[in-house]
Amino acid sequence: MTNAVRVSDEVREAVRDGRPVLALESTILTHGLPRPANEELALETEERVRAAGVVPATIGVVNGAPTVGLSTDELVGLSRDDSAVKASLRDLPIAVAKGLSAGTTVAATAYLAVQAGVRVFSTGGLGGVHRGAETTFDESADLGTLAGLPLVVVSAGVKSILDIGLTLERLETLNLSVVGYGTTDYPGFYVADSGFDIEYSIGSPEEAARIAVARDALGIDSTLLVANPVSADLQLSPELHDRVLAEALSAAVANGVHGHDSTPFLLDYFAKSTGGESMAANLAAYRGNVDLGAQIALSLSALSE
Ligand code: PSU
Ligand code: MN
Repeated sequence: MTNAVRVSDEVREAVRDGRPVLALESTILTHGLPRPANEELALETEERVRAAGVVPATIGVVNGAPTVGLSTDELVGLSRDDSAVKASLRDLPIAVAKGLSAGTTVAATAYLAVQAGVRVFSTGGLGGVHRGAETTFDESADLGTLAGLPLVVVSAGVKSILDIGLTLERLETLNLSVVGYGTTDYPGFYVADSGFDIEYSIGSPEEAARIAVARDALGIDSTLLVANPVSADLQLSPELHDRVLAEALSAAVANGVHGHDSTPFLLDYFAKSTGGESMAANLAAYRGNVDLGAQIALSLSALSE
């Protein structure tokens, strides 16, 4: 562990003792959800994880300190901080040197989790290949970064704001293992089935843990992606989804939004244009991923005893 990373005592001791720990990201708080839902979700999530008997390790940057295991005050502070930037892996050294506070993306969170010895991470939706990437080259750093990190990452798939087919192709190229939780229909975050299929499903948290153990025994440093669909009764209605998606994509073009700003812009457009329906689906998907990640962390800890 490099001393550039600040790890809370609770997380450090749990990792040292082989107890279950679940990493959580913070871009969802700074740039993914409106206020005050972001802060409420942060606090609720910590409680859900603890109730499962797992130590939560929310990760972010506080005044230039990359931190694994944010305190309650730090979580609240980051959720309210207008000056917090969105930090992917390449932004971390800049945030440190400039003393910035930041929400960490999946890429940056995953990197810091591994530095602290944490092995399981739950997020909402993964970054991926943006539509039009064949000309814009806009592919999230999440994919390439996870290709070099031995984690289990639970997400509800990738949002349909992205090109899901191209994203799945890149996951294959990058040697990222993908399994569906109870399904081979790849989920589309807001919707349980994106229309794309994957090859393998798993039936239990323990199965995910066994795959991770096998991967580690093989010396493969690459994330296992567990795709966990939002439950069908809580998903965004497909008609509303398709209409708002088309509008959001043209609004992004009309406003010249690109790069770093694309994902927050599109998510915000969805939240504002679905009268809260997308937020409800978003929260439901995230909660499901947190609960499943906690169970996988428990299984992995038990298997490693
Ligand atoms: N997808 C979501 N919600 C999010 C994000 C992605 O459904 O909040 C965030 C995650 O932190 C992810 C980041 O790592 O956006 C990806 O941004 P970019 O496409 O700029 O890499
Ligand atoms: Mn991007």
